[in-house]
Amino acid sequence: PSETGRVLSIQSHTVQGYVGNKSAVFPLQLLGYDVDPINSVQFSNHTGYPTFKGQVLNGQQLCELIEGLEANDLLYYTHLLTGYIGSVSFLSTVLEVVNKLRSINPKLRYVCDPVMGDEGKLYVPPELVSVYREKVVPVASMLTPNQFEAELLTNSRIESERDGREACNILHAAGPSMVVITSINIDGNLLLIGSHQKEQGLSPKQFKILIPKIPAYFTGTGDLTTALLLGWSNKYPNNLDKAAELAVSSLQALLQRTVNDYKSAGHDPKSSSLEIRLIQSQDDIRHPQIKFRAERY
Ligand code: ATP
Ligand code: PLP
Ligand code: PXL
Repeated sequence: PSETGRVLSIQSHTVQGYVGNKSAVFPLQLLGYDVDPINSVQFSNHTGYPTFKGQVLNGQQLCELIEGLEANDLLYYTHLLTGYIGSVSFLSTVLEVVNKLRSINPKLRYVCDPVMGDEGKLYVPPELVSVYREKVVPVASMLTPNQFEAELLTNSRIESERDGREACNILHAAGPSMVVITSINIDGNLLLIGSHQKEQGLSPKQFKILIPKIPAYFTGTGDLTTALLLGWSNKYPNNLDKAAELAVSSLQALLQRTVNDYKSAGHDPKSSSLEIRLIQSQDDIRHPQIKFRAERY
């Protein structure tokens, strides 16, 4: 594997539990990256709990942090990583950050998880959808939507593998050379579809990984998935399928551990959203055993 990099990660912080930066920073550090987190919110816990309290960073405050870094010549990054973003003004500022970082490092890769919703439900303001579609997708290097998000971004329905691959093609034409649809629900199982288009105009290399669905609901797994895909795809830049095998294998080992721990403690893993066992899974992150194989199309 080749060198690592410096990642600016703009995501949520939760005091307790693992979503956003709490779910992305530690694994990237374990894979050898320098990670500089900007916390887009600081909440007591994730929003799936009965209640939460905390603060939200606005676009102006994000600008100030970037200005401080710039004033000290500290804005050289190899990667920008973003996840859940709650407002148009914050997302617009992120777009300015992309431009700024690329003016300093033209090779900066922007890894974007276009978090908008899941299973047909939006959990961001609807105005964000067109901003992602028209402004963010064109500047992203790697995009990691789920099924619903890929549908929103391509104005299409995804009901089959074929539809998933076609959505990747549409997204490539709009910008990103790497697209990973992190989960498509098909026959009670999950399918990850990956697509790497080396140059505009060339047909992309596509693959799938079949993931048996664990009967439990997790939070923070999407954020962890994108972080692992950034980490491994940078080490294997011409091998997105291998990067995805490593990412999925780490993640599934972690999810199994999470379910087992909850069961040993006498909890029913189906009764509520589970906090992932991130720290306990550090060996699975550093040295994943590949148990989930990519199938090339
Ligand atoms: P985002 O909303 O952040 O774009 P997402 O909705 O795809 O992403 P998740 O649904 O959390 O995020 O899925 C991310 C990955 O987590 C999937 O690729 C899958 O490997 C794994 N995963 C999540 N839930 C399960 C589950 N119940 N069983 C097995 N794997 C799961
Ligand atoms: N539920 C809510 C309210 C969210 O805001 C988010 C992501 O931002 C999620 C669920 C999804 O979390 P995940 O990263 O596990 O897909
Ligand atoms: O995992 C996505 C996420 C990000 N940020 C906050 C959240 C969640 C999921 O619940 O609550 C604040």
